[in-house]
Amino acid sequence: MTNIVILTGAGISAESGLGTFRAEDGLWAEHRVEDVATPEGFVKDPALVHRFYNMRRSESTNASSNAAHDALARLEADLVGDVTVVTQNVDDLHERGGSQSIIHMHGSLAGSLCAACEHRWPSPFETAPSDDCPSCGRPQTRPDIVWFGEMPYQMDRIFGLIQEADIFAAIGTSGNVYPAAGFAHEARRSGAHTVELNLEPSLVVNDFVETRFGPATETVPIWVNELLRTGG
Ligand code: BV8
Repeated sequence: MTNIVILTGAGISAESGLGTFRAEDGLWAEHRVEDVATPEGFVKDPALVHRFYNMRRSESTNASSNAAHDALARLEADLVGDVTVVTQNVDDLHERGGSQSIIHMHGSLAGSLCAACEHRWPSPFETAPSDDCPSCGRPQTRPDIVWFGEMPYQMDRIFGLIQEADIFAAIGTSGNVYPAAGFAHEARRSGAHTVELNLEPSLVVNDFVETRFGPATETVPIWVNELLRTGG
């Protein structure tokens, strides 16, 4: 019985055509983080923030899962043990790849949240500042996304899983953003085998005992096949 926790970032969705954040042509190259991914930015210009996430939702809807997402779903289905994907991504490509046990620690484009009463509901394809909350009726709709300075979701559950993990993997994440960037250190301290799968070394590559470099659609299926062959 092998417990595996897999942290994913924008890099696992890159080959599905979704932009990463910190590449030259990435999302942060076109939009200042402060303007579109902070509570202050939302208060200042909610229409801009809604437009930013409407664009992300449209791109995500038009994208497909890739061989990396699909391989993780196969691992969860076929491995004797528990496989949990903790994703920083707000797209639904892990769901579309077939994974079931997924934690969206930074929220999801699929959800809307009321900034006034904290009611949550499935997000329409397009949202606007004038959208009324279905519960309290106030026009305080925001994307159910965790912005900088906000607490990521399900942190207690994530730390519990990390403490029990036999293997902790990080796929396609640069190690820029905390607390996610600190997970590998925590996993290693708890005795897990840590492996980084990325195009290039992340900022926290030294927290991993194993590294596999290359595009996720190549490295992840190979890694998964080995795990299924050896039982993890
Ligand atoms: C919080 C949602 C506390 C929106 C995002 C400790 C130290 C320093 C700073 C902090 C700290 N603790 C908190 C902070 C502040 C801050 C932070 O970390 N700042 C950084 C920038 C210094 N953290 C926070 O604010 C977090 N909140 O800690 O709250 C708190 C306590 C009490 C009470 C209240 C609060 C919240 C962070 C969440 C922010 N939201 N996104 C959206 O998606 O629009 S973050 C955003 O960047 C993404 O969600 C993603 O999670 C994150 C990291 O990006 P990556 O996924 O890694 O993507 P990136 O482009 O950087 O890298 C891509 C990687 O893929 C690269 O390595 C590349 O090589 C690789 N790649 C590319 N192509 C491929 C590939 N790999 C494989 N195959 C390929 N084909």
